[in-house]
Amino acid sequence: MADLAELLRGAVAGERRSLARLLTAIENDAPGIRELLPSLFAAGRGAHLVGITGPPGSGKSTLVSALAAEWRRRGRRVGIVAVDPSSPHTRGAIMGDRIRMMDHSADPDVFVRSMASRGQMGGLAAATWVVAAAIDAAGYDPIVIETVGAGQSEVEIARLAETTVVVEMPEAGDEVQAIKAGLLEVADVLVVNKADRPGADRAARQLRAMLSTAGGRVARKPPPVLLTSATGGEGISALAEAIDGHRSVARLPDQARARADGQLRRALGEAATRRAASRADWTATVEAVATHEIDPITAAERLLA
Ligand SMILES: Nc1nc2c(ncn2[C@@H]2O[C@H](COP(=O)(O)OP(=O)(O)O)[C@@H](O)[C@H]2O)c(=O)[nH]1
Ligand SMILES: [Mg+2]
Repeated sequence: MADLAELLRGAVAGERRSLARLLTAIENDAPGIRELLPSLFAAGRGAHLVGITGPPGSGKSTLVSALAAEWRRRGRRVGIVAVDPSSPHTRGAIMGDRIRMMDHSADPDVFVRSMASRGQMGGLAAATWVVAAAIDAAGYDPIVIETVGAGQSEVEIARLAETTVVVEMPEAGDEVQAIKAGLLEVADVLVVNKADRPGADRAARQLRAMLSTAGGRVARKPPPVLLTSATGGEGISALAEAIDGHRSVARLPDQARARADGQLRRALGEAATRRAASRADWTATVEAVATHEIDPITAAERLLA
């Protein structure tokens, strides 16, 4: 393994191979990577972090590819991270993404990375953020993170993005409705993709109705609902506008603070757990909790004392 600081220098200088190797080191939590974090974040250029989530098959990868083409036309260098935590072994979804991203494989100004493994860095969400930081240091902006909007960590990734795009499609079944309710809360921009199919307008109306009822609970302006056809190219330019336009909103102090608060709480939990689990009395404490000698909350306080 090459010197990590050397890889970072190479990545910042625009060497894709250095960036790719640095990302592998991050995913593997390679020795020395934690020590590199301050200089990695210091090398950041402030790229717009865009989360794209939604049910499988809604067209997220196709949409990301179409958006990348749109941003390239606008002279942007685009970073893409495709997260597939559900299938570390069967990489079907990721292979599909790779094929769709082939459109950009000859373009040095589009950088695509797939993450299939659960990163060590304190979980997938943490690893994803460090990966995004490295791609930012390499000068890509925006950086799009695609996740399947089903599990906790995916929603968490979406929550920590500056701008979160939730992708739906027409004719979604009941189980998708449940996912939808949770996802609506994190959406800054909503997309009904596959607008070339029947029922798209109806789906958009339904979403707008759901958003206006949710509005009572969440004191904020409801996000826009846009119609796109990722395969046909309709609505892509308007979507890029909406995402770009949200950047300044996402950087209002309150919003930035709310994201930082979430990131810090999570990092704190990971750091405390790591520290406690490395203590000599960890195993004995686990045993004591297992046999009900001590409650877990008191045990945790003692481990941190
Ligand atoms: N008709 C139609 N099909 C689409 C559209 N966007 C994506 N698809 C298709 O939907 C399927 C799933 O797309 P994919 O991007 O892999 O979805 P993901 O799982 O959300 O990433 C593929 O067969 C795409 O070609 C669209 O706008 N219209
Ligand atoms: Mg996909």
